[in-house]
Amino acid sequence: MSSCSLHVLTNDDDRTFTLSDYEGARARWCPGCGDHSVLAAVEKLLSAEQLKPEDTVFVSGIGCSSRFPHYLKTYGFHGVHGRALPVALGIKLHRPELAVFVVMGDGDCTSIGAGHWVHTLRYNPDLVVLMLDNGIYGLTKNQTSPTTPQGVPSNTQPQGTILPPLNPISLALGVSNASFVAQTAEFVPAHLYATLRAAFHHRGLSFVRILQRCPVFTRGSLPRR
Ligand SMILES: Cc1ncc(C[n+]2csc(CCOP(=O)(O)OP(=O)(O)O)c2C)c(N)n1
Ligand code: SF4
Repeated sequence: MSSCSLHVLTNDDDRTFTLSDYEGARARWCPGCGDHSVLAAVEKLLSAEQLKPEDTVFVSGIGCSSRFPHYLKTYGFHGVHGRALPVALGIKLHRPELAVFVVMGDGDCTSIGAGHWVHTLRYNPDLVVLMLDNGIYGLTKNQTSPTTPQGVPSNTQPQGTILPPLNPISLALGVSNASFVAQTAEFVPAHLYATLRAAFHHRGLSFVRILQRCPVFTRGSLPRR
């Protein structure tokens, strides 16, 4: 039986789910990519909470991080750049008993999807929203995103990123009705897991910014903490 009373999710049959029950296709992120750590922590959470794979949905946009649903054996929706939140909201409104997780990159969430981000925070639906923040557009190979640190060169701003970065945490905290806003890092596994667990048990929208290494493009210049 799941210990979570917030989501209408109980393991009401005899099955026990192990980590392998949640593992999907072999992850094809680059070696050393922080997305691997997030996936491992999420699989651990799903198993610890004994979520039924058929009652669990991962929704993403487009980006390296948005490949997430492919790597899990739950339901998944690999959507359109910046549009994961409206898709997830639609699923949750229609099937409130499902556990709905959203995975977005920093470009996905804070640039093209910024309007959806702000207004979904305001409506505060019961979603777990993970923003994997590597401070760059990874999939499209190294363009400045709103969280790229000032001065860091990219393909779109080769002389160095011009503006100071947007702070996703202060922005989220400034939205009326935001109910759970947290920051963690994929390279601090215990803190990552504890944050994911707290986010899952929160009733309402849990927004979690996860600082994430992209060894291919950011060369150590993580987004500002
Ligand atoms: C409407 C639209 N605009 C632009 C793109 C191109 N595009 C795909 S992914 C991406 C950025 C990905 O960066 P981010 O969201 O930070 O995720 P990451 O790849 O770093 O995980 C862009 C610009 C697209 N697919 N669709
Ligand atoms: S380009 Fe960066 S973010 Fe994308 S898979 Fe490779 S290491 Fe990860």
